Amino acid sequence: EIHFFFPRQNTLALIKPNSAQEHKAEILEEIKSKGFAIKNQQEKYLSEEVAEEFYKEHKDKPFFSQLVQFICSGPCLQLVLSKENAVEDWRMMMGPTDPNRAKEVSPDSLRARFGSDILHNAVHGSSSVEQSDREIRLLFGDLSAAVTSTEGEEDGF
Ligand code: RTP
Ligand code: MG
Repeated sequence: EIHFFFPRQNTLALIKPNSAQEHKAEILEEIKSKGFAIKNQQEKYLSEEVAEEFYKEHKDKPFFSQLVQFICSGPCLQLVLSKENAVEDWRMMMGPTDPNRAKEVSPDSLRARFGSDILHNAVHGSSSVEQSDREIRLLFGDLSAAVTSTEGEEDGF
């Protein structure tokens, strides 16, 4: 018998503005039922300055200004999620970037269910542990303070 061990990780999740906000309670329940601990959460508008920094890897893309405008258009629920393999597992729960593709390949995913198009795609998840640390620092100010809560964790050590 072979066991695979994954390190416990944090990842930064966003419930993006508008339609996804109506399904917050359901999404939070689903997050917990999949074994994520919610280490921190805050509901806030992102300033344009923070949004531009958050998405800086896309600053030369044609959709950048629309992306910043959308993410700033209403309050965002910002979550620090923690579990084994959290970065990849949360991205699996989200599904592919484009909700239309998500509906084909991953109909149970959050983007398939709650996204409407590639811009309005309901949720965000960090792409790596390094990105997660950067995004948590940007949105919560202090990385270690943001990730030390143990709410919902039974196997913390
Ligand atoms: P996210 O960063 O929001 O979790 O999404 P992602 O990793 O799946 O996608 P990424 O390539 O990082 O793109 C960031 C956001 O930009 C918008 N986008 N629009 N019009 C387009 O072709 C296009 N491509 C990406 C999406 O809203 C995506 O979430
Ligand atoms: Mg991304």
